Amino acid sequence: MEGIDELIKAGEIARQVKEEVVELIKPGVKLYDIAEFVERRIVELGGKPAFPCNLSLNENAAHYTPYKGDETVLNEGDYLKVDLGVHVDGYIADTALTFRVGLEEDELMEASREALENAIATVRAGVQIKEIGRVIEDTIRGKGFNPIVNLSGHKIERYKLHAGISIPNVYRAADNYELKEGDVIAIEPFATTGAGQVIEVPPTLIFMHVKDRPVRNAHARRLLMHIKHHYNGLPFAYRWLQDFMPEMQLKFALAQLEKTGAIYGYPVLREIRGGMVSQFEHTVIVEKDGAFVTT
Ligand SMILES: [Co+2]
Repeated sequence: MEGIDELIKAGEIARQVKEEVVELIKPGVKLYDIAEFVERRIVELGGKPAFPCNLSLNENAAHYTPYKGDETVLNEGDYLKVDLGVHVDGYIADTALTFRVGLEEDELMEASREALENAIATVRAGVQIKEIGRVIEDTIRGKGFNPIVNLSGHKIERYKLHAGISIPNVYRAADNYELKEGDVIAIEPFATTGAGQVIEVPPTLIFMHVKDRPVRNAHARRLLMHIKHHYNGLPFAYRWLQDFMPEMQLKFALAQLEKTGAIYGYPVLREIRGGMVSQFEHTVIVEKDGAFVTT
């Protein structure tokens, strides 16, 4: 299979970084320091970040990543989702886990962890993705929580974090895509004490280049060239650009690029009722009779 060595290497790096990050998860530690640690270790181990390290707390399900100057710290009892991505030559490993700062794993976390395990156990060539959604939904509801219906896993291709197909967290009859041998998919069940839906809220700290658009403003044009050259269609952080341009110019340039449709911004995703959110995620390669977990 093309890219198999790179997929395995990316997965090994992701696993190693997940092991190491545990040491940092305690009250008083800055999210900024955790994100920088994760991304630095990915590079030191021979990979590149496939997307900014997402560090989303409590009712925030996804898409928070700290900025330079961010003073947010961990507090005891916080649910911290660490979602990290590694790529080796464009071949991606995407994985996430939840910590409860200073405390043991609880039932909310167990719900998403078990949903992921059960989902992986159903993967093999020929299975329709609604069966994965069914297993995730049943596991999470069976434990008394709600799955987040508008968040999903995703098929992955080289330099494409989201390659068209979503891997659902609930059963829907229309989700009849049939898994094929060699498909790379990320499965990521989210369990919540809330209603089971996320909404977009500010700030937007993660962006992605989506298409080429004529850009009049010189700062925006310079920023776009930099983005295309360095991130190759993968998501990037506001934090990664804070040394590239002064803040005012950067904010203006990003807004211009977003307005023309050259880049897309991903605001923080918050549970609609403010419920606590837990997430676990693995990347797997679909095999004839099962799944190979890379992360
Ligand atoms: Co993912």
